[in-house]
Amino acid sequence: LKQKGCVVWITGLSGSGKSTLACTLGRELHTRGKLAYVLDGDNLRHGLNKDLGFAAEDRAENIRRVDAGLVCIASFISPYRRDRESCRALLSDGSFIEVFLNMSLELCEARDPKGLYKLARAGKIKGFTGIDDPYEAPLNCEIEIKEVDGVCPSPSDMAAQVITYLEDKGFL
Ligand code: GGZ
Repeated sequence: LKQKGCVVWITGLSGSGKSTLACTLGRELHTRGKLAYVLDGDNLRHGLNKDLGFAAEDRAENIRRVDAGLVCIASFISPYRRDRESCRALLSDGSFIEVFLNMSLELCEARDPKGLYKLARAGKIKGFTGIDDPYEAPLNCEIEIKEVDGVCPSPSDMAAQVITYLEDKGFL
């Protein structure tokens, strides 16, 4: 039976664990012999989209250029609801799976893996999501992953939640 294609769209603040989840999920799917391809904002911005900045138009263009593969894991802050909805609209019903990493700004900022929040607080990066640029939380995402008592679930726990959903919906 041919695999049904889908897009797993991971959205959340910088430092919420999007890239780690994308990578863990990609590996898990490969282990199961499923085709998966990871598109990640941080990687794409060094290549294909290196001409783009973080102004609203540039962020919109960044998301527009991301095309849907067979099973595509997309990991972008994608802070604007409108841009995520236009990607959803490109796909057939049920095959756009929005995964919201609902980690608090406090937690993401405490992690600050690249020191970007610190720079943003110091005014050295302008328009940083969560600091001086908005993050519009999804209103009806397919999967929401939350911190528990201020702690982020492990990457494998997060990936397991997504895998279970994909199995239930017949994508695996
Ligand atoms: C947000 C920024 C910014 C600003 C640079 N705002 O967490 P990271 O560091 O490693 O990955 C983030 C990446 C954002 O790329 P995306 O393609 O995911 O963004 S969007 O969907 O909004 O187009 C972050 C870093 O680049 N970064 N400046 N101003 N994040």
